[in-house]
Amino acid sequence: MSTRATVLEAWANRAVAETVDGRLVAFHFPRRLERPLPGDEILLNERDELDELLPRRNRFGRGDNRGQFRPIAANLDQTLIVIAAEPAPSPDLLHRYLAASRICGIEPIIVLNKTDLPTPSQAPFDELEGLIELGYSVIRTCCTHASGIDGLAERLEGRTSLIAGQSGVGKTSLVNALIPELDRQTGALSQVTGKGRHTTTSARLCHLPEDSGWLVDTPGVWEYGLWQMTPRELLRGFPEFLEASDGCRFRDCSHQHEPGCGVRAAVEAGVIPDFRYRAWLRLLDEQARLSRS
Ligand SMILES: Nc1nc2c(ncn2[C@@H]2O[C@H](COP(=O)(O)OP(=O)(O)OP(=O)(O)O)[C@@H](O)[C@H]2O)c(=O)[nH]1
Ligand SMILES: [Mg+2]
Ligand SMILES: [Zn+2]
Repeated sequence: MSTRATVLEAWANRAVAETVDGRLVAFHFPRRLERPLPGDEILLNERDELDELLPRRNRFGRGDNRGQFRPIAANLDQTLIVIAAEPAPSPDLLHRYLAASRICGIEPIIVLNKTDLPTPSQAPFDELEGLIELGYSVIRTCCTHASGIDGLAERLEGRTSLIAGQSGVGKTSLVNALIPELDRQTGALSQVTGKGRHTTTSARLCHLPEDSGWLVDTPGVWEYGLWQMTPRELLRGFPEFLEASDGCRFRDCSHQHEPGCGVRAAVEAGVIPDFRYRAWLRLLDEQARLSRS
């Protein structure tokens, strides 16, 4: 007889999962099985050992310093990409997160936190209106005055969401605002892991209030990087380009120099904002550097 469980946290060769009846179980995982991720559905045997990793819908991850894909969590419905005036992101950080999310097949939602601080008149803040026009959602929150939290909570209901963003933008503050009894969950988890006080050092799946969904808090990185991929894969991160590329004269158009390019025509017509096209060019360049390193 096996028990179904959801992985909450995994590190090195250990993980903690919550069984369908609410029991927390710590287990080592054998090398023959792939490393489980927060959000993974698993089967445990009678001795509470990992028996099987059930198929995943998707994974979200980042590129490591060698450009390899490093998975962070699995089975997500959406990512919350948190940005804030402090620490201000580099111009491409948001575009990388949005692209990564789309490439992983997960809907991104932009969260502008710390709205109590003045918004700098620079990228990506001055690009948010253009992104909204392209269909991206932007939710404005402030943890200091607890504003915008209810609106965010509504978007999380019944879903599994991952909260990502630069270190210090307020991810954990948002998780705390969304989950009043987070301390209790964290305490219970620390008892099982024996890791003691818990800071955000690894991704962790938490229950939203009244079982209305799951939320993954992740440790912030300073500069989020993409992994090595083909130009074709990268293009999936810019879905607004795909439709326009139907109009390209050449099937293998690179959307850079060719005559009759549908993507560049859409940029010139203002259908695709110029800042998106330039961001895509920079990420393409970045890819060329990754493949050389
Ligand atoms: N002014 C202001 N400060 C905030 C707000 N939300 C969070 N902070 C502060 O920002 C700092 C960082 O918050 P955290 O929640 O720890 O940030 P984090 O994204 O979890 O950081 P890492 O775990 O390092 O990735 C703390 O000092 C918070 O008090 C906000 O809405 N406004
Ligand atoms: Mg944190
Ligand atoms: Zn083209």
